[in-house]
Amino acid sequence: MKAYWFDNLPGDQRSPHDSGRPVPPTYLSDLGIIHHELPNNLPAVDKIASDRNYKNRDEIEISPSTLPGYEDKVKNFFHEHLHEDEEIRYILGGGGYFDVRSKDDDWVRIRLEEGDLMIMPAGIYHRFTTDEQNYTKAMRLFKEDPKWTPLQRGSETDENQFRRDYLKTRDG
Ligand code: KMT
Ligand code: NI
Repeated sequence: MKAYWFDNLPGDQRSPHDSGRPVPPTYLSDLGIIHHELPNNLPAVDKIASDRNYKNRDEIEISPSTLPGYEDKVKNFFHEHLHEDEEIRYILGGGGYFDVRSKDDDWVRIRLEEGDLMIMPAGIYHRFTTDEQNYTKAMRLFKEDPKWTPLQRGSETDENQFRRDYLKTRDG
């Protein structure tokens, strides 16, 4: 895992866009983000899932040969959105980038690779992209019935109760 400020330069979403300015782990935890390094450790993932009462999971292999409509889906994952539930992702292969909004609404880019497990709080604005290898295999875990539905950012999501609760927790 590696976190840094997104450079905001034009170019393919899948290139690193590394500004060279790192984001420290404490800043990520201030945003409510939890990260664990769990290479080849499904039992540890199972424990986190049962401790947090996660009942649902699936696996997704995001690549041109395994995901029909790959280019469109990758563009869609990159639309800024939130979820009304925590989003847990455990990377099983390849790598990818999650961009999350900072307190000042800038992008923090988080690079995840095999063995990384990340928990994003409900209500945080984020987006996802594969990297230049075009391959991410990930386990997606959700609490209840899957609430995968991404709610794209707009005036409605700004008023969303899960968004409001997140900001209350983040900003006190
Ligand atoms: C999301 O919510 O952005 C995703 O689930 C992306 C695919 S999982 C690596
Ligand atoms: Ni999401």
